[in-house]
Amino acid sequence: MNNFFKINYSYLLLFFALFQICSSQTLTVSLTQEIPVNKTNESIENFFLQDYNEAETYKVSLSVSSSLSSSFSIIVTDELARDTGFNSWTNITSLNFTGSPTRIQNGLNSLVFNTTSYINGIIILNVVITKQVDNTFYNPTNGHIYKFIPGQITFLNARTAASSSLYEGVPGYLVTITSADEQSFINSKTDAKNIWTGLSDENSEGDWMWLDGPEAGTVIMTGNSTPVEGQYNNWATSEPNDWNTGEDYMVTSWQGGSQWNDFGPPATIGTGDIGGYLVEFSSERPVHIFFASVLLFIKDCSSALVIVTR
Ligand SMILES: [Ca+2]
Ligand SMILES: [Ca+2]
Repeated sequence: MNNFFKINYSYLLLFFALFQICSSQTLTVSLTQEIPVNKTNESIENFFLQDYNEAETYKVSLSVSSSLSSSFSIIVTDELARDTGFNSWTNITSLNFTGSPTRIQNGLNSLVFNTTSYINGIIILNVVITKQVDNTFYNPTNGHIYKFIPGQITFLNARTAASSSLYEGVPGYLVTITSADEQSFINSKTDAKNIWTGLSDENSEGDWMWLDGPEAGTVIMTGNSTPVEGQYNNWATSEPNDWNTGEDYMVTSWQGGSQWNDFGPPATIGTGDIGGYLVEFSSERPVHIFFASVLLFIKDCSSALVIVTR
């Protein structure tokens, strides 16, 4: 723990870091606020959005990364819209919503926090603002952007299109679903069924491997039956079954459910049953454009919360 935190040991510290990526837009909060610990609905005010285009729609992602039982609410929601899959404005730990800069600023300034009595802990409130692009979704858990493209398409065409997609200059790839969290996020974004992903056993029957993206070459199942230890698998009952003359490509949301099936060639072309494909964007640098982290640092004897900007 560095000296900065030691000096302020009797406080909850809300530490604000600001990053600007490829733009002049900024998001700031006020220098200092004091809020008691173990309180409900304590406000965090004076968020200020500067140099955003009022004619554009932006997406805000708020998420609390902590094992502590802290949550927040947005009170002023005029002309703001929650993203698909986010069902409440209150007592939540993550939220994506869209609106104009002015409406977003009003919403952020109505943010209230439920603090915790937990001592010697850290809470991070991540604030991410991106331009709103239709059918794109920001996943606050891993910082990746997803784009769903509906329609009937072959696997090969979907893979080619995904690999040539760009978001803010970052190349895309057919989605890799590597955790239950990521699967849950994807499932909440679309009602479409049978969505192409980047998992295939075209190179070696029964050995399922992510084709593209950061996990390219990673085998997650062998012999159509044995999950590789530590790798996420989410097959529907009796799948993969390499049906008929063979199925070498995985679809998620099989028949509108939440799980996977091996599908498509060589047994069928499959397009008539396909609901679309999902592109994922990630990089070492965040693919979003403006973000800030608010770090809530808790020590015992706490009596106040301080926001520090720099
Ligand atoms: Ca992924
Ligand atoms: Ca199958």
